[in-house]
Amino acid sequence: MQDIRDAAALLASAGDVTILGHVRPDADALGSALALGRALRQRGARVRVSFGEPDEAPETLRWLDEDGLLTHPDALPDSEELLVCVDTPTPKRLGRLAGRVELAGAVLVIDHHATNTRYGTCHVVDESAEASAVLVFRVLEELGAELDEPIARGLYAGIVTDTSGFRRASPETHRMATRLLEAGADPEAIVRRIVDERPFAWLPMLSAVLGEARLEPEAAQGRGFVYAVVPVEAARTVRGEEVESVIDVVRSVREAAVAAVLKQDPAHPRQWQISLRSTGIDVSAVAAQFGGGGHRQAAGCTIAGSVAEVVAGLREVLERAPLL
Ligand SMILES: [Mn+2]
Repeated sequence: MQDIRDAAALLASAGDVTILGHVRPDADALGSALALGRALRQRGARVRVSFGEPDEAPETLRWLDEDGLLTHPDALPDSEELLVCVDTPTPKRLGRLAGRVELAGAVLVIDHHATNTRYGTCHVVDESAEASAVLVFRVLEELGAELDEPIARGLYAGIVTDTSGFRRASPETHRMATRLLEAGADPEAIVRRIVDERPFAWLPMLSAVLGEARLEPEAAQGRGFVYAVVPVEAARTVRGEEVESVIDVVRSVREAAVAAVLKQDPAHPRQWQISLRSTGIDVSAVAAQFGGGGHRQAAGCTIAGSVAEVVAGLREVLERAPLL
């Protein structure tokens, strides 16, 4: 609780705040950042929200920016008196904005990743929170901020996605969601626009990628490993959102406790962004072996090599990774 009070005190006295999410921000990073940003702006602070890459927010998340707070990295001030980093376990995950942590007067870190390195000057870091939005909710409550529909929309977007549709939400988080609905969040619209709705091009992309998926039942300490590869040619036909959605299909395979999607980096074809999901092995430990991180059941990292080399590397680390 003390960390929530410290964070609220820091935010209450701030006149100018930059809020950053991680690179390739998801609904939790952007929803949390924009909800916090709106609340601070309503208190009279100058607020901007940014992230290191890509240049524009995912199309499915732009409607969360009710106040036009999203700011391109090139338009940020030289340094900040207060920098808030949301849903970002390490400065490295800020991408090109990582250097701002050193330059800022104070750095508030609000995050729920197990791999958070506590790189700020004030921390609301709680691995047991299902989403960073849960922590932002508590900070806003401490601040006495009024929940309105745009704030509730952003927080609900973060919670509903990070809990996979409330499958991993505590009773307390369900109670929080009740308050968000009462404040005007529209769950049907939020889930449709962020999770369910896809362009038609999604279907042929999925078909090509899933048709080449591989199952290795003996891998991952006999618990099973399934993976799919998204080469740049397949990714080029769709938005980033559709590429990110592949893991949600692959992870549903019953014969595998661990699922991975290898996404080829368009700028560096021998580099692969790896999404990992698991029901039986701590994949944050697996990702950490490759310089990445995340949660025990959902993590990511970048690995260089051919597909065969990357898969062999993952398979080897999975053989000795801690079980859940
Ligand atoms: Mn999150």
